[in-house]
Amino acid sequence: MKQSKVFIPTMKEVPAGAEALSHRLLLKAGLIKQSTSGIYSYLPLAARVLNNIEAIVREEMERIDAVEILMPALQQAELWEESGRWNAYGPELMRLKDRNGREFALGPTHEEVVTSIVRDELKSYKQLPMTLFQIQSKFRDEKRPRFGLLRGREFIMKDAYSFHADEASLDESYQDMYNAYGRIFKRVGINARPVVADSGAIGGSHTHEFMALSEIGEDTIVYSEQSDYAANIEKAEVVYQPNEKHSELQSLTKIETPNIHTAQELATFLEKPLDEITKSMVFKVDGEFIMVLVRGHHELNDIKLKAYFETDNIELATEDEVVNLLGAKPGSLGPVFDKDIKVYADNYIQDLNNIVVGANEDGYHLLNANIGRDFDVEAFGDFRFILEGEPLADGSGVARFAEGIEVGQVFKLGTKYSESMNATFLDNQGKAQPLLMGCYGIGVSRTLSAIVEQNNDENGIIWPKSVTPFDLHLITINPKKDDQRELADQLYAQLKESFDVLYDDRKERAGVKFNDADLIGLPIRVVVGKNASEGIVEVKRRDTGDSEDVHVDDLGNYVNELYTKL
Ligand code: 9G3
Repeated sequence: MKQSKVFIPTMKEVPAGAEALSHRLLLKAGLIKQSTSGIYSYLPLAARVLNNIEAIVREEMERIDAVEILMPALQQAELWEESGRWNAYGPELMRLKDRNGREFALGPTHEEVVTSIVRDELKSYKQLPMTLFQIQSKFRDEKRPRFGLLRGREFIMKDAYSFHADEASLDESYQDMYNAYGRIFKRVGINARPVVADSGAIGGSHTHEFMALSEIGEDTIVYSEQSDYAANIEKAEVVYQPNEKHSELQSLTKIETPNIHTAQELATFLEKPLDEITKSMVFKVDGEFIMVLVRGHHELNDIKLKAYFETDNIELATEDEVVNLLGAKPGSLGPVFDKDIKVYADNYIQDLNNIVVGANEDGYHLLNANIGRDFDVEAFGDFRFILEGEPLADGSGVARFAEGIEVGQVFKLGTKYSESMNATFLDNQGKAQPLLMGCYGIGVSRTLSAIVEQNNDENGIIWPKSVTPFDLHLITINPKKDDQRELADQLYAQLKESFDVLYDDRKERAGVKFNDADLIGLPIRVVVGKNASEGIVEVKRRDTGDSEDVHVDDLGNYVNELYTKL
């Protein structure tokens, strides 16, 4: 296509607040345009890349016998009431009413819809297993949309759902999908790593996330250098290795701690190491208040709390709730009280004697609180994030950290939806059984961002040829010169027979064109300049920057060969 006809609004300066590199590059290279917070238009170049990514996804889905469908984005509330998720989700679920006052959601995912289709239409074990997929826009009203396409409120997802008569069949489809995802991310040019993850509110038992390694990572990956252990930090288990307690028990003492609110402030004030301080937090678990203790240098992991209590309904108590309950604000809370509030403590609290805790009185703490003597612990457990360097659960070595962006996820769902929504099949004895399910997602628009996040240099994007919006960038340095324009026109006609060519025919300064070309990042650039009259053009690779002068008679072969090598 002629660049004068394509809409590529490149920018000199990106708006402040675009933190992620991919966000800045996508804006700068004119691929996306923000419509409103967390909502974007995909301009011509981005639309072409999305099409390329989607084509690769479709090929890999076909290879594993997954079949494409397209479900409605508007989903009636009744379906979500059946699964129990209409009330389980809060404002993240975008709700609306039709003219008759019937309630709907803009689909954030499609477990309910697909289960309702299959429940009505699939009858016999003979139709199983079956995997359906779609590529569609999803809607989630994120609290903090950011990083451009990485955390938007409307985004494109490839979601797939598989249905099975038995576990072995589910395991097989899960593995097929896992392998397909590995191939997809490799093909689109992303370095992604599968990691064990927490299955969370969605239920089910087993899940992997595919993480594109990236510095801005929304997620932290915990991995081993000695084994293939890799887990999301939300999930990575902390091994408890007890340490001897040395000091004699001392008597409980209340002290004034004016204007001390954090564990670090308290440690400094008391001249004690941070790991000898404890943090006490109050949570509301399914409506009931509990207190959780972790040590000062540890960070509480609410995902592990949710897994421990087997509920998604856990929230940190508000300041008002805490004041009502214990008579003090967060910052002065502790487990020494005469109240019917159960106390849970991270395993590593067991290593401490003479613990420093809040006194449940603003501005006061207690020294020398001891478990069993001054307060009871209902249960100890793994309630915190692992630290880098701590031993890994597989025994292979110590935890290493890397940052990543989640681009895909595979789940074994089991019968969560088929049971609540009554989706059964008749087994070979003619008996009705709940369907076993798996669900699988790829963030397609996120993948676009992740590709850019991993493929760039200081001058712009470097597209992998598998997804590039065009293969070649043909540029005339000065289209006002007849010899240059005529040769370029002729090469355009010739090259577009075998390649997708973006022909920069614009009457802009050479500097502007080269800057734009670097920014847009097509794999090969063909420049028609001052040697046009001798039939010589320059061919340059975007990735290495290597360039060579080539005679037009050899250009077809040269470019073909170079392109295959990329
Ligand atoms: C909601 C809202 C947000 C959500 C969900 C539901 C995440 C929700 C999990 C999934 C799991 C899988 C199919 C493809 C693979 C992933 N955020 N999840 O269920 F109502 Cl508001 O979407 N879905």
